[in-house]
Amino acid sequence: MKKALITGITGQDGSYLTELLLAKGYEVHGIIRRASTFNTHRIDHLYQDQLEGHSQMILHYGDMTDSSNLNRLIEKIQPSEIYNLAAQSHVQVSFEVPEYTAEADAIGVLRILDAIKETGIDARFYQASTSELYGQVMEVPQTETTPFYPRSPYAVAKLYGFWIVKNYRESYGLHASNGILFNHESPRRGETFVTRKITMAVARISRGQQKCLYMGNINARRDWGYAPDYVEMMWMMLQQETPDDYVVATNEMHTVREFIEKSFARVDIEIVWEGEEVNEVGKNKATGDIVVRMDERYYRPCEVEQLLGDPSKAKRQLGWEPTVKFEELVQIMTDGDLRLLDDPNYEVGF
Ligand code: NDP
Ligand code: GDR
Repeated sequence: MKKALITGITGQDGSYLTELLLAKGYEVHGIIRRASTFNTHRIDHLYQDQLEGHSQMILHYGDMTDSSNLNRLIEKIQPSEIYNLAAQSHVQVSFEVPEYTAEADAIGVLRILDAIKETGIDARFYQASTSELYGQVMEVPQTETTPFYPRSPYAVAKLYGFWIVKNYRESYGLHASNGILFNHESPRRGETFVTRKITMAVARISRGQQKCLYMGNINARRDWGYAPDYVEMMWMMLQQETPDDYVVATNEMHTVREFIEKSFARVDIEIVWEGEEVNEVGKNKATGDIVVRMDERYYRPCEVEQLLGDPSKAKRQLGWEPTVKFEELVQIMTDGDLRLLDDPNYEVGF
């Protein structure tokens, strides 16, 4: 039986990847952080399966900032594949906790690579790199050869992660790969990321439980894909003989504004925009109510205005293609949040 270790198993991607690997017959080990409240809601259904004897998921306490813990776990588990998904993953928050973000997202990667090297275990390594590396884009669309220009402490930390993976691959022959993943979303997306923030607000507004959605830069453009498609590519990257780096994206770019409009359209609300910049508002065309307002708190000190990825290499070398694009993604997420409000027993995305 193959053994995988996933850091960040409680996150959006960690939960989908765990499902994928369990379905493939892996024994899956995951690192979780101790918290004062439960933080395993995305994988609780898998834990339940285990109690009933159906699955092989084993959780361990740990943290990306604790080398001795990571060394001990890797030595004890002896995984054949390690997926490093753990990170302080919120770009705006990284401006407020830059040092911690560097500890977890940059040095954390080094800690794991070094543990693999020092223990000498035969483990393949996946690093959750990001389109945020491109930041102020130098070329459209972005490919594996587009130069990086990170625009946040998060992206700068991830830049270190990217290069230390490449360096350990070239220096010590480690089977280590970077997935340069563009934004990917799902009904399990964290509630402070823009897509989920929008779909939750739209669901609540349509049910009369919220009046207004407060937004930052709605003119930002992103290449949004579907998280279950993207975790499949993480696995594919570790099945190839030679490690490599890949862009994973849909090659479609849309504004945050379009995401808002499409999500409201799903509940039959047409938005009309009035005013400019921070004074702009979105009104419900039928009632005249203001349902979207700008709020300075959500603007970033430095913004990534646009990202568009070209996943040709992933298709050419590994046969990967996205199955869900923008329109369907907005539908899946909006419907997921409507269902969550209407059915208290509904478990997101299961
Ligand atoms: P989430 O924010 O949903 O999950 C992050 C995970 O990392 C959680 O399990 C979290 O634990 C864990 N974590 C955070 N800090 C630490 C730490 N110090 N030690 C141990 N675990 C920690 O992220 P996603 O699932 O969306 O993303 C997965 C990875 O992919 C991240 O590295 C992210 O930066 C990267 N990425 C994501 C993209 C996306 O669009 N989703 C695109 C490109 C890259 P807890 O639950 O306790 O908070
Ligand atoms: P991003 O995702 O920064 O691309 O990082 P996020 O959804 O946070 O922002 C996308 C864009 O929307 C704009 N925006 C807002 N964002 C949030 N969160 N809240 C708002 O109210 C709001 N209003 C406008 C942002 O300014 C931005 O331009 C995500 C994370 O998952 C990273 O970990 C990952 O590496 C990248 O995607 C690829």
